[in-house]
Amino acid sequence: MTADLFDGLDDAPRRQDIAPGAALLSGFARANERELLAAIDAVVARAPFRHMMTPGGHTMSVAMTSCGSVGWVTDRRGYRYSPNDPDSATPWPKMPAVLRDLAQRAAADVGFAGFDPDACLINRYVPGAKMALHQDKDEADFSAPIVSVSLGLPAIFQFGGMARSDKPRRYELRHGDVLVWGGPSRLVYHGVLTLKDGEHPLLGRQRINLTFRKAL
Ligand code: MD3
Ligand code: FE
Repeated sequence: MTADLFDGLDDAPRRQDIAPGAALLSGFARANERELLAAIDAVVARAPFRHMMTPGGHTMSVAMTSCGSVGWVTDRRGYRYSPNDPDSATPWPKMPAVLRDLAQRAAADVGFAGFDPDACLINRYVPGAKMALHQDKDEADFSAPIVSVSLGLPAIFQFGGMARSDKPRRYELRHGDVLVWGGPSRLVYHGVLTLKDGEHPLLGRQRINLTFRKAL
């Protein structure tokens, strides 16, 4: 790691365009981090994190839950959006307004005014967890962007191309960073490298990622 000009100036939010339709809003979610974390805690109290199984029979290292009118689930039957929490057969918790508002502000900043997410997936990484390169293509309407919010420990995000074999670029995602992916970038392959150990002042030894989607 080399020192850079921004060392010590990490608190200033800034925007980096990383591909057509894709932008990184560094620190965008920091201003109301405590409110966001309280809203996530309330969701998790009703719909706990669980390690889902892929259709191939592998248990995911990332633990997941959802809020909104639908949530993403995977099991031996396959992947899908479901209105119910499969563990409790009850509806997913409502999407807290503070979360929805953050996603809408970020999307509007990048040119996606009117983004109206119906699902918020909540991923929890502990050290050692990772997410392999994949495309997000279970949503009905690819004209809507995906907005992602990173909280807690930093992670290395991989941003590839339209083919799995395209060599990915790497970006570090830190606490409070928000990514917006739309337009030509909506279907690119992406993933998260194995989370390194560390201790975050608010979240301890974990990283939480929110992804807001228009699923139906
Ligand atoms: C680029 N989550 O939940 S978020 C996922 O950090 C997922 O937990 C990662 O990939 C995480 O599906 C990455 C950033 C992200 C999300 C969706 C994208 C980037 C994307 C969709 C298309 C292109
Ligand atoms: Fe994804």
